[in-house]
Amino acid sequence: MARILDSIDSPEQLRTLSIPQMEQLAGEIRNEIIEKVSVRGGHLAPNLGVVELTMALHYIFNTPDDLLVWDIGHQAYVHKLLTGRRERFHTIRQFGGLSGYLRREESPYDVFGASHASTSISAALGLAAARDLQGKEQKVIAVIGDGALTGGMALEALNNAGSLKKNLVIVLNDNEKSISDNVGALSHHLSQVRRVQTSPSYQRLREMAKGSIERLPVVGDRAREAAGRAETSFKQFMLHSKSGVIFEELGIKFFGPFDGHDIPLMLDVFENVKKIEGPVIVQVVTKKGKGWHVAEGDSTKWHGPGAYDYTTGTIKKNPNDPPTYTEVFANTLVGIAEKDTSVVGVTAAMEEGTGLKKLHQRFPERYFDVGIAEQHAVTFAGGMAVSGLCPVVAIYSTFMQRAFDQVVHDICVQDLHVVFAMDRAGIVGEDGQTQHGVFDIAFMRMLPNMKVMAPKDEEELRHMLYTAIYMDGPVSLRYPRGKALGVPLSQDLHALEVGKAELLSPSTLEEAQRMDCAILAYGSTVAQAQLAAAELAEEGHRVAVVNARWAKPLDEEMIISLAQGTRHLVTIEDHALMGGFGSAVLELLEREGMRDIDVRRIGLPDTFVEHGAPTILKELYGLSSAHLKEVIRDMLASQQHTLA
Ligand SMILES: Cc1ncc(C[n+]2csc(CCOP(=O)(O)OP(=O)(O)O)c2C)c(N)n1
Repeated sequence: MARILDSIDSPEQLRTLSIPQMEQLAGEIRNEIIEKVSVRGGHLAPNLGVVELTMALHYIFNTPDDLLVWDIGHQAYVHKLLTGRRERFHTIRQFGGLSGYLRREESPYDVFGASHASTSISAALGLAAARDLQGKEQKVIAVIGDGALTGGMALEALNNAGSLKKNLVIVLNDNEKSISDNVGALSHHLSQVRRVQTSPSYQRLREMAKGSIERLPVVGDRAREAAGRAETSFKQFMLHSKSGVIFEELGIKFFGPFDGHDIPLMLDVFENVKKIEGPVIVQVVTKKGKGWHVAEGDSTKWHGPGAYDYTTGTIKKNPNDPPTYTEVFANTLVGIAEKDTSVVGVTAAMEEGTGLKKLHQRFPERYFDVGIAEQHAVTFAGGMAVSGLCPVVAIYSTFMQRAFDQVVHDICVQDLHVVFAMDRAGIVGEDGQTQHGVFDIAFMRMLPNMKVMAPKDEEELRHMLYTAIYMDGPVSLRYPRGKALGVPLSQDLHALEVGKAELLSPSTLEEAQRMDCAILAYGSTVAQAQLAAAELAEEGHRVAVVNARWAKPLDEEMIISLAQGTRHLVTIEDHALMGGFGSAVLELLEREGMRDIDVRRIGLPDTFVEHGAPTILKELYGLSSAHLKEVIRDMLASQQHTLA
């Protein structure tokens, strides 16, 4: 049978469908997503949960003239399928293919780019304010999850929306989940609102819901019909309790909860809601992973799986793979916390991703998930540091960006001992532009009191974590996404000397000074540097290799000695060139008046790195050992040229 999906190239075509056709389409969309995402992995459960919701929004609102703003955008695959990107959908998250999030340049339907949480209400409110100033007729709709609603920005935006009184529809996609279980008092509040539906005082509820429907300016036939249905379906209806729902107190009308998988109901709700003046929140209850039992059963595991077999529902994993950096970090942290009760862990809704779940399970009282609230996480850690605890804030490099002022103002100015364990540092791959962690060396390095380090492998990561926990002041430690190198792990931990690099080859500094050049490699690039040096040796080039370990304080003594001896330095880092480790080396040489040293820096250019497999991206941006060799050959050739 021909698929309806194959005839949908825009929401206009969707709007011609009947309810049974839309129901069939919902099933086809789910199958398409389950199958296509299985190839490279991606955000599965969030998308399966919003199929009917997305269809209803595009059906009722006149997109793209009406402006639909998604929060994070990890749940926008259905939106992509319905807005002219169906044929390219199989390329999602691949180099040159569709983005896994929202991008304005990808489609006029992607009104506002996203991937970091909690931005949708702010952006939508801005669009609504501009619309009114420009005298346009448009609906503006923000779709935000209950997880993203825990972010400070979302709350700041609600505060503003409640007073600006612009016409704005906020759809709260409430599936009770962030990546893991949602946390916090607001989440508790929402679950109270939901729970009333199933309370014993059903008669009271029925009355309230009836009143709630009547409150809507237009009651659709489908809603009225459904209102007369049996008790169970009636429970799916809107419950509106003016007092007690926090948003009403902020001046934002609140409707819900509604069953987000009931297409006729969704259509009626949005048809009604779009006529309401002022800001409105509609609580739509959905099930993450809906329609595929494996994903419904464990939506955390299926939030963003890697490649999987969709016929069996198993995630592909090679049992012989080395552990990930995250796993090594988490195990080491728990080991240290076993012996030291002052160590506590803080995460902003990323207990799975950062590995803090291990600490959560072992020491629940010393584990804090603060919600998607990186700014708060940092200052909260600051408070604990003042009281003598040692907080380890486990956070992705990209999300650390959110909390920059907190790091400056609350931590560094007061020289507080907080450890920032920054996972997913460097190129992260398929998640692309907004998720690469390529700015942290720069924004951490420039801050007074901050120390900045990165390990060459997972064994060094363990000692660096230990070092960070037992030193003073703020420390940032970055390590990459994914599989570690598989090196043996020692039993004991020891502190590394602060600001001391490791000369990997040759064995003494005197010998190293007599080499043709020295590579100063930072963090995960050390392995490429060693490979390049070994291969260049076969061509007769003598290249020293240094594992820099610290971007701040730099091992000034070693760098100056090598510069004086070899007069040729190459720096390499998985980070933006501007302000990174190589810049620190240049600054040192400039300060020392060593302007005649030939320095070549390898790192990322002044552009946002695209999405794609890390190997492709590293090749493209020159982070491969092949490119490193080319740079060194060129440098040494130009030296001979000068000498001749
Ligand atoms: C600032 C920020 N911190 C962390 C994340 C990582 N993250 C991606 S999706 C997600 C959960 C979002 O939950 P919710 O908004 O409820 O959407 P759902 O996945 O449940 O549909 C988190 C924490 C992020 N995208 N942005």
